[in-house]
Amino acid sequence: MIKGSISRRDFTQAAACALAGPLVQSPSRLEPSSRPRPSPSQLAWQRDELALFLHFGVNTFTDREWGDGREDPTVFDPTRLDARQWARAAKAAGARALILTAKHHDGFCLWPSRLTRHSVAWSPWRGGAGDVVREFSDACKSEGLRAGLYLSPWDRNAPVYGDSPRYNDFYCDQLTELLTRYGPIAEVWFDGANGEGPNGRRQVYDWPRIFQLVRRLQPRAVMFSDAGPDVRWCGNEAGAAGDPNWSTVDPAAVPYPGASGDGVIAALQHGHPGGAVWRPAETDTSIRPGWFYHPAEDDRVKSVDELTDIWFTSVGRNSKLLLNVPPTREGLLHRTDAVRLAALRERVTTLFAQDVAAGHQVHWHSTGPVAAVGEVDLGRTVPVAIARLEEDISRGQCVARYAVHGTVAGDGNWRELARGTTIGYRKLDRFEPVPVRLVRVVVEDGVATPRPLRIGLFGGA
Ligand code: FUL
Repeated sequence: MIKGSISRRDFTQAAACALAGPLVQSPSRLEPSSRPRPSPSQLAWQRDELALFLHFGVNTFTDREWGDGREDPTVFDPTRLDARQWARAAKAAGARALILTAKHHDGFCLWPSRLTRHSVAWSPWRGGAGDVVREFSDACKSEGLRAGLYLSPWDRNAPVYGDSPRYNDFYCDQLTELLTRYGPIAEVWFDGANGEGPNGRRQVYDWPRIFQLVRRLQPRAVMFSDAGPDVRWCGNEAGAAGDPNWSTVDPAAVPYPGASGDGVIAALQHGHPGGAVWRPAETDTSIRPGWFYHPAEDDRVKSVDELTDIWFTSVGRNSKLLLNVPPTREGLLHRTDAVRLAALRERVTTLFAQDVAAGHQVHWHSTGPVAAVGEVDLGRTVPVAIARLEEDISRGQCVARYAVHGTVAGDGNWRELARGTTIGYRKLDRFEPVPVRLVRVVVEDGVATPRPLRIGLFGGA
C-alpha cells in the first residue's frame, strides 16, 4: 500500500543536481585536512540524533496512505488538534526536531496556500481560518524544538503537474510561502516518490532551481532527498542505516532525487569512503506499519525493544533517526505512541547512564599510516555489554575498520568483544556482557590518519 504500484525510484528528471559537485575520483587516502567535513547546519542536524516525523493530512481522515488528490477538503476536520501536545511528546522522547508533511502526494496543503483550493482554508477546521503549519511552527518554537517541513514534489491534485515549467513555478511558489511565513526552518524534506501526471505526463523537476531557492530563503536549513544536497535518504524505510555507513558520497552515484538504477540503493546505504561531498544518511521509519494514522493499527505500534533496536541501527550507525509518529483524526498523537516514545527515551537514558570508561584516560598510539590503538584501564573488572565509539566528525570521517578487545576476568586473556567498519558520529556495538578490566580499540584501517576516538563502555542493563 505504501509504495503502491509506483516505485519510489521511478522518478523523471531532466538535469543532474547542479549543487551536487563533480564526479569523485579522489584517492581514498587523503590528508585529514583535505577530506570533506560537515557544514555547521549538517553538524547541528546530526547532533539532534532524533527527530519526529508527522504524517498528517487528508489521508488521516480517508484512512489511506496515498491520496489521489480528489479528496473533498471538507474531510479535514481534526476535533482537538493541539500541536503543543506533539511538541511536548517529542521533547519527552528526547527529540530535538520535528518534521511535518505540509503537503503529501495528494496535494492537500496544511497551510492556507494562495496557490490552491486543496487546503485547510477550504476545510471546516477552525472555520476555514486555521493553519496547521503555523500552529506546528509556533509549538516547536515554544518547546525549543527545530521545525522542518515536507513538501511532496509529486502532487496528484495540481492541474499543472506534468506541465513541467508551470509546475516548477507552482512548486517554487509553494516553497516560498512555506519558507517565508513561519520563521526558521531547519530541514526541508524532498520525498523521492513520484508518479503520473495528467494524461500520463511526467514532471521534469528543476532541482537546481528548487535547491537554490531553499538556500536563498533559509540558508541554515538542511535539504534532505535521495540526492541531498545536504542529507541523503538511508535507502530503506525499515529503520536501518547501512553498515558501513560513510557520511561522504560520490554525488554522481545518486545524481537527483528519485534516481534509479544499479547501485543507487547501495550508494544511499553505504556512502563512499572516497566521496568528495559530505552528505550523511537520515533513517526514516514509522512507529506504526503505515506513515499515516489508521485506527486499525492501534495495536501494531512498535514495542520499546523494537524501537531500541532501531536506535542501534540508526543513531548507532552514524545516522540520524527520523521517527514517524502520525497524529490521529483528533489531531493528537495517540496515547500508545506517546507512551512508547517516552519509554524509548527512558530505555536509552538507562542504557547509557553509566559509562564505566568515563574519567579513565585512553592512551592512543599510532600503529601505521592509517592505523592506531587506544587502550583504557577501567581500574577494576566490570561487566561491559555495549561499546560506544565516536569520531570528531567536525574534522571529517576517517575509520574504515576497527575491533574492540578486552581482558576478561579469570584468564586475563584478550578477547575480541566487537568488530566493525565505519564509526563516524557514533557507532554502537552490543555483545554478551563480559567482565573486563583493560579495553583496547584497534583502528585497523582508515581513509586518513586516525584521530583519537571517544570511547564509552556500558553494562547494558
Ligand atoms: C515515501 C512516501 O511515498 C510515503 O508516503 C512517506 O511519505 C515516506 C516518508 O516517503 O516515499
